Amino acid sequence: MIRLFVALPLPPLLRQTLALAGGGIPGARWSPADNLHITLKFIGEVDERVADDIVSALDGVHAPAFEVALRGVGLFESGKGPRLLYAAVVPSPALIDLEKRVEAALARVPGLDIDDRRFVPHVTLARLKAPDAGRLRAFVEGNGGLAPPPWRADRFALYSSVTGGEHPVYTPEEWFDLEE
Ligand code: 2AM
Repeated sequence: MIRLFVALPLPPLLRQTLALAGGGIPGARWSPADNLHITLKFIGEVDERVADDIVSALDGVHAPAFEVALRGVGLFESGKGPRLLYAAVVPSPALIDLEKRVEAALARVPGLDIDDRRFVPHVTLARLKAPDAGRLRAFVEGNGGLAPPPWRADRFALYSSVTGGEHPVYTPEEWFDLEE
């Protein structure tokens, strides 16, 4: 079995910058730079043979390259308080369209049961467990104006995810080009 998701990579320099912003909030586990990405679709655990079908399906996704921009930070809350700190992604029509195309491609793969949660494009900066409320608020307020230079998304990837360590390890298994 292999745990998979489909995502857009972030440019290396931006990843370094975002990872360096971390620290100083007790109860926040920061994502290492290598882990920063924009999930298009979480797939979960699948059999290796299904993974081959997923690659074929994603090969059939044709969409244009487009500009991506991050804008500010936010929190995902659960009943027990904030659980995730993220950099928000500007939800451009091209990004929404790509997510829809990926979703439609995966829907045609037999044996896949993809969650159909509403797409809230984001970059997970930190996972939170009883975070220091004051420090967290200061970080969110202090980074409301986060607006790094936009970049051109010209490919996406099928990533594997190995969990269990301090941080998950994400590896691009296959790349899929967007059209220029
Ligand atoms: P998150 O960072 O917002 O938690 C790999 O696990 C990627 O898939 C993460 O970016 C994670 O988003 C996303 N993902 C979406 N749904 C998931 C789920 N049910 N379980 C684990 N990861 C999920």
